[in-house]
Amino acid sequence: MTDGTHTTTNSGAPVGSDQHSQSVGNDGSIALTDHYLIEKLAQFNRERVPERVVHAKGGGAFGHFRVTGDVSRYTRAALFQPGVDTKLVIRFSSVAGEQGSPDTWRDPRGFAIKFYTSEGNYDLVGNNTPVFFVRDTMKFPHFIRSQKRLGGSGLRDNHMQWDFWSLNPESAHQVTYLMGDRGIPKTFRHMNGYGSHTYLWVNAAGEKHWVKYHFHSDQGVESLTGTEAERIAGQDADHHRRDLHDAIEAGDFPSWTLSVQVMPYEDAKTYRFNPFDLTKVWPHSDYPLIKVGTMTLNKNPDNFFAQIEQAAFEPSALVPGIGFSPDKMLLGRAFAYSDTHRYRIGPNYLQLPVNRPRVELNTYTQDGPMAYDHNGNAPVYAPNSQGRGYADVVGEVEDGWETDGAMVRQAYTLRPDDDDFGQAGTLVREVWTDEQRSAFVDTVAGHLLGGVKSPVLERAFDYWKNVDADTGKQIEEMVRAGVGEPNPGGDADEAKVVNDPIVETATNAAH
Ligand code: HDE
Repeated sequence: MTDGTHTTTNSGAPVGSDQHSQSVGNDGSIALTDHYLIEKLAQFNRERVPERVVHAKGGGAFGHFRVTGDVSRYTRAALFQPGVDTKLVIRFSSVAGEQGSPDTWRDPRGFAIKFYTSEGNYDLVGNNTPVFFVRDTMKFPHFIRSQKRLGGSGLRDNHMQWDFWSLNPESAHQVTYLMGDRGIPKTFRHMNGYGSHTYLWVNAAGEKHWVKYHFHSDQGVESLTGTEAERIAGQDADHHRRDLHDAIEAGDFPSWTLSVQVMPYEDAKTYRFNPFDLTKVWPHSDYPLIKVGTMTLNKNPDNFFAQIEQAAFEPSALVPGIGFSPDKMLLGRAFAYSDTHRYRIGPNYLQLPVNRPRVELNTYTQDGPMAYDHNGNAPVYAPNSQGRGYADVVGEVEDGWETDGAMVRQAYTLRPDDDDFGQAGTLVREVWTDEQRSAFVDTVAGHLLGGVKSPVLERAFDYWKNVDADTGKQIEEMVRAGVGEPNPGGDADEAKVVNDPIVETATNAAH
């Protein structure tokens, strides 16, 4: 490194010019021996890593999480013990759009946190909705492709989206959410975050509980209507990224209150619906919120690529006292994320500063592309007789659960209240106001008018009638009459900002 007054090559030698390549005479051919020019062009060609296959567009920041409550009777995880303060990085994102896509397209938003805990990284990779579109990992790539682009034209296509949704009625709860008021957050700061899945917590005595995480925005929940979102998409595609950056830069640090719903381990066996089904919320009346602490974001990245683009979140990064649950989505995610990081960033992605655990490691992983960490001359195998520690626990897995049965390909066993449409219907009928319901009808009708054809259209009408007979009929009538604005991108409602911080609590309380 120099004093900054002149450029060096990547290997440190001073370079001749950033303006002129070497040439044979003023007007002659440029020279292959101009190493600096070649280095510059070659490095430039390699500046990008593949964008995330989903959640490509986003923004992020650093901050910390401070425990203000006491949930030590539910988990022994160090980061959730009273008074503990843990540094973290967070990345917010949209899902279907590519790197340059507008931040304000109607879409769920990612809410991915990496806690640098004293027991290693804990990654909670959630969304701004408490539910999801499908309940089996096997469906995920199909679902995502249906939301992205047609193979031939490379265009996004409402018909394809509704084809998938209407053939997969389990999507109803999430699609209702998406087409409702909360479909387009005003900013990243004005949305809630959810772990969405059910996780297992284990306390110091080995007792187990099932939990769901809720991060409630202390800024309040505010949303954009489709019309307003479209206007912003044209004016500033980076609206959400910019808002987060500017707020933190101005010292207006956003924060969220984390609460958990806790279900006694045994309850899950007999609860009236499958508590591991990701298309369902747990009613707050059955499992009320218990406050855990506050997350505050107070530092912008110094370098977006190094700290946000290369940030690698993975639900498999768990710490003692926290485990998975038998949710077929969560278990698929346990594989998918580290796999995508090895491809997208490289097998040693955890050695990068943003991903590196803030604890001393003793891993037998070694070498590979861009390897930097090493263990010197320590034994490279375990067990060994030279004193290098290794793991050797046998017996029941602390964060596991008991299960039984033949290997099958089957949906979850149905329980009395397991259905696809019930919770979506409650959201429409019991939680929303008349105004919210009618905006929802406009949004769905506009979406359907944007190129959805028979027989998918009729299936979509049935889908909505199954959610709620009345609103389903209204949607059908609007579309058949051609009322509303056809919109291949999604919306046809009036410009207004919705400010409704209590919808989520009400949603759940209503069940
Ligand atoms: Fe993801 N998801 N996902 N997802 N997801 C990715 O990982 C995947 C799911 C979520 O800011 C990918 O690093 C599968 C649910 C967020 O970097 C990929 C399944 C929830 C982010 C992947 C799901 C999420 C991702 C793409 C079905 C909310 C962005 C790039 C079982 C609870 C994280 C990457 C960031 C990213 C796979 C479903 C949230 C491909 C297989 C449900 C917030 O690995």
